[in-house]
Amino acid sequence: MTGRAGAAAPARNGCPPAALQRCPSLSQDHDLACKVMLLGDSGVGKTCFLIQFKDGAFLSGTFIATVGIDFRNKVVTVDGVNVKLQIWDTAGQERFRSVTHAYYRDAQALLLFYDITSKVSFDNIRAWLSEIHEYAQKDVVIMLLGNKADVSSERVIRTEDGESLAREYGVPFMETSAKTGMNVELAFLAIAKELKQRAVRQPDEPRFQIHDYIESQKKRSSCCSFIAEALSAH
Ligand SMILES: Nc1nc2c(ncn2[C@@H]2O[C@H](COP(=O)(O)OP(=O)(O)OP(=O)(O)O)[C@@H](O)[C@H]2O)c(=O)[nH]1
Ligand SMILES: [Mg+2]
Repeated sequence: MTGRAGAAAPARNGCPPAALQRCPSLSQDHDLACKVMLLGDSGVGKTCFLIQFKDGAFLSGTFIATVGIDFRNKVVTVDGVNVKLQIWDTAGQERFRSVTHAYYRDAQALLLFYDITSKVSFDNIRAWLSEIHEYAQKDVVIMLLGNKADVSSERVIRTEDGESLAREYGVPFMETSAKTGMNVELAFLAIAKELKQRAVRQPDEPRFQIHDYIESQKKRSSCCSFIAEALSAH
C-alpha cells in the first residue's frame, strides 16, 4: 500500500483513530491505497471488466487489445474506510509480458481471468500462476475469475472445473460477466475488504474470511441466463 506512512490520523468515517494510524496512507479522498492487477490471456475481458466496474458500461463491438499496461483509480468504502483501488489493466498478449512483470512486485492483489468460452485461456491459468509465484509478493491476494459467464451457449469450461482449479491452488473463485456486471463489484469489494483488514484490523476483530465472503455473496450463472441467451439469439 502507498501513501504517507505514519501520518497523524484523525477519526474518520467511523474508523477509530488508532486503527487509521496504522493505515499506511491517508489523503483527502481515501484512507488506504491499494494496487490491484488484472491478469490473464488476451481477450478474456480484463479491460471490459475494469470499465464495467469504473463506469458501469460494457465495451462491445471491435476488440481492441491493450498495449502494455494502463491503470484506473476507484475509491470504494468498506466498513467506513475509503479504500482507493489503483487498478492496473495489463495486456494479455505474450509480447508485453516483460513489461508487465515489472509491476507484479508492487501489487497487493491480483485478479486472474480466464474466459469460460476458451479452453486455452483456462489451460493457461497454471502458467499464469507460476509467473505470479515467480514475480509477485508472497502474501499477494489472488482471485480466480471465469469471465463471460453470460455466453452460456459457447461455454466450454464448466463451473466445477474453475472451482476445482481454484481449490487446488487455495484461491477464491467465481464466474463473472463484464457484460452484465455479474460479480464485478463483488470481486473488487472482496479485495478491498481483505486489504483493509490487513491494514487496520483491530486486535479483537475476527479475521476477514475472503473465501466465505465470496461464497455467501456471489451470484451464479443460472438456467435463466441460458434461456435469455437463447431468446436473444432468435
Ligand atoms: N459476452 C461477453 N463478452 C465479453 C465479456 N468481457 C469481454 N468481452 C468481449 O471480449 C473481447 C475482449 O475483451 P477485452 O476486455 O478487450 O479483453 P482483454 O482481456 O482486455 O484483452 P487484452 O487487452 O488483449 O489482454 C471484447 O470483444 C469484449 O467485448 C463478457 O463478460 N461477456
Ligand atoms: Mg485489455
